[in-house]
Amino acid sequence: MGDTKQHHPSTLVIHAGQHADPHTGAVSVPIYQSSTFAFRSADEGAGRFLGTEPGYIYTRLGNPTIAALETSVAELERGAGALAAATGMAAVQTVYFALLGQGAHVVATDALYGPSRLVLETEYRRYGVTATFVDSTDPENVARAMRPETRLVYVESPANPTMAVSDLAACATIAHDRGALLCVDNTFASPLLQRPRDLGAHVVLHSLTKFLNGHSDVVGGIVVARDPELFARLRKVHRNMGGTMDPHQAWLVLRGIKSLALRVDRAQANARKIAAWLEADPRIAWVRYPGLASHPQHELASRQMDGPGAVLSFGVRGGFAPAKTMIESCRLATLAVSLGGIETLIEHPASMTHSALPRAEREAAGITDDLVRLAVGCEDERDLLADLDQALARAAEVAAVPVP
Ligand code: LCS
Repeated sequence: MGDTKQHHPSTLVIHAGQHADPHTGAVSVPIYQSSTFAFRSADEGAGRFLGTEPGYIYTRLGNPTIAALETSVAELERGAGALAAATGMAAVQTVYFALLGQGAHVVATDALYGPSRLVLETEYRRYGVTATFVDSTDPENVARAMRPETRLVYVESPANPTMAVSDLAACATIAHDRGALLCVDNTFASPLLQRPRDLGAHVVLHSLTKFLNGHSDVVGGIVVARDPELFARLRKVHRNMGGTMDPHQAWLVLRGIKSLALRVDRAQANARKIAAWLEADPRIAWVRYPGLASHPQHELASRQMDGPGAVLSFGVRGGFAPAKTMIESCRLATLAVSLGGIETLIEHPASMTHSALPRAEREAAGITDDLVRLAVGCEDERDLLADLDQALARAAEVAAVPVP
């Protein structure tokens, strides 16, 4: 409450966008479950449409509960404004649709969340938009792919599910120097661990379904723009294309955000322990976690992020068959897609979240058949380690190669 802009992120998550209700004093922002808002007079209605009168008109265009969520995330990401969307993909869609047009070119991370890549390769191609997918962990690859018609550099870091980390400041410079915009999908880090706007990003987006909501009970997305003009452009497209959020959904996410710092701290502490434990286990072929010294961008992640997060990927020795046995044998970690929830989830991207990508593209992006993704939650670390241990014991029984 009050002016929260000076506060630290773990205070902001509790107070940004939150204000006592002006009518009742309710401390929790009420759910304004109304599609439309009455005008006291025709002149007032006309004024609201013109923007000369404050107040709401119609929930697709704006709603007090949704506005509270948008203020919260805009402050967390230090942007000029935020737009809440029905899903993370609706947020991605708002960015692509607002910033791309006939003949435009995009340079994007190769290991993007499957549908974020797929819509560029299929739907946008139909409208004359082209995209080049590169390993953005090397900024040189981004620079080389830039063309005069490149309008957007689109980077996911850490990337889903390879945990590859890209240098956001370097990408911002490349985009800026060539007259393009940088959009960062910050879903895996959350605004608590990484603030791309401070590194030069023009747009930041999240699947709110993940860490920000944090309870695996809502889908949602949000787009944050650094500058007011860019925000106005995104807002116009977002409102007219119709992918806006529902007030009840917004309220649930606002409630989830209040515990973001507590959840991320705990899940990240668990993930650090699990990553180190897996790396020392002979049943595991490899582990990718930005917090491990063995991660190819460990130094960059340590500089760019305030912590390595709570998602990791690993390969089970012996390939897909033992990996499948392993994920099916977990009793505490739930076999489900998604991440960033309070409960630990485990999945197999090649056959699940990234299965729509052709095998060659998947493998070129590092999404190999043996890759298992673990989205670590807030359970007691001892229970999680015991669960993984017994599941790996099952996997070892079917491993093609003998366990040393
Ligand atoms: N961006 C990233 C990095 C994501 O991981 C996802 C969803 C999205 C955008 C899209 O958000 P949504 O529309 O689902 O809210 N990632 C998923 C995943 O890894 N498993 O299930 C969904």
